[in-house]
Amino acid sequence: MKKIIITGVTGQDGSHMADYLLKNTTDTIIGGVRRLSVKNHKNIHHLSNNDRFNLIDLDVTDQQNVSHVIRKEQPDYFLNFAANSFVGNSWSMPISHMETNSMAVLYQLSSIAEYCPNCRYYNAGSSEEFGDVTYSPQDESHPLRPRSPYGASKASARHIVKVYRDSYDIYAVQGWLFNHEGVRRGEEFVTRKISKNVAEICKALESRKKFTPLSLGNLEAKRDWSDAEDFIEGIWLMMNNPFGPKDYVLSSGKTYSIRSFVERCFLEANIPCYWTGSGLNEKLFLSNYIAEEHNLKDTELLNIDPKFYRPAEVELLQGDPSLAEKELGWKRKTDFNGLVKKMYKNDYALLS
Ligand code: G4F
Repeated sequence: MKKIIITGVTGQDGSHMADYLLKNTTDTIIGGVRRLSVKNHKNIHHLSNNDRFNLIDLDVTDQQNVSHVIRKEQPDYFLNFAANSFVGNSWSMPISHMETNSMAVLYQLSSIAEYCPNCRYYNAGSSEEFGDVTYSPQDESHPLRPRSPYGASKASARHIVKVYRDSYDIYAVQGWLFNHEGVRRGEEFVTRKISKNVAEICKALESRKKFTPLSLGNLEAKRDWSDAEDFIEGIWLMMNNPFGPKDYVLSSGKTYSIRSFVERCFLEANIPCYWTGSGLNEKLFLSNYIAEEHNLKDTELLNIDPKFYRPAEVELLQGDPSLAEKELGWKRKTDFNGLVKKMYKNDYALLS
């Protein structure tokens, strides 16, 4: 029976990883949590009576705390999902992004090197490190060209992970994870924002109530979206790789615009609609034949708000997962349409 520390265990990836390990191993899971005045344990509430799941106080930006935990617990695996993960916020909080996403990795690895060198280490890397991409699809050889303080913090962490792996022979890896979404996704990320708002609009239309249109920024950016639960399995394969510690791209290999996600989600909700205007004046309206039938003429479903644009955008992300598929035998279960459906249905059910 092994001991596994998961940081960021209350978030999307950390909580799915805890679920996965409790189901597929006999190991003990220690979730590291930061005390907040308002508890955010919704994603791990169902684990509160599980004997193999314990929580400890852990703030990844507190070097002393991190060092003490690693020395005391002597974990077999340390999986670091704690991060400032919202790219849009990283221009207003660049230092916090560097501290949480990069310096914290240095604290963890320096403590592992000193007190627990056999511990296997994972850090959550990102396709945002590729940034201003030079070719598609992006693979493990693509240069790091970040466009945001967030991307720069993850790229910096990648170098730290490699230096510790090469210098101290630590099993340390950082996957390049492309966008991964699902029912536990934070509501500020674009996919969840869309699925939640479309579900609310659908409910409002059904009950003939007023609603606020969905407001978005750049509709043309393209992302390679997958189901977060599929990625958890890929990460665990990376941590137990017969080829040794190596960084892999996890992605679907396909890319879709934000606009496509919007259209697919309204289709899933069975709300017929059409676009008008362009740029900042672009809007999505309820189709006339439905609008007239329900006395809802000129009903606006979506508009553009410049405040959701970023100072610098990653226009296109499309990953090449073939190395992970070949060497790790990694497979995905959910495709783009399946993901939109799952997220929309979950948000609709939450309103019932
Ligand atoms: O959902 P997003 O905020 O995710 P983003 O920036 O791609 O980052 C996510 O994926 C990364 C992996 O590539 C992770 F490393 C990172 O932690 C995070 O999980 O935005 C997606 C796209 C962007 O192009 C953004 O400009 O959607 C565009 N967008 C348009 N309107 C919007 C909105 N994004 C948000 N969050 N909100 C909007 O209203």
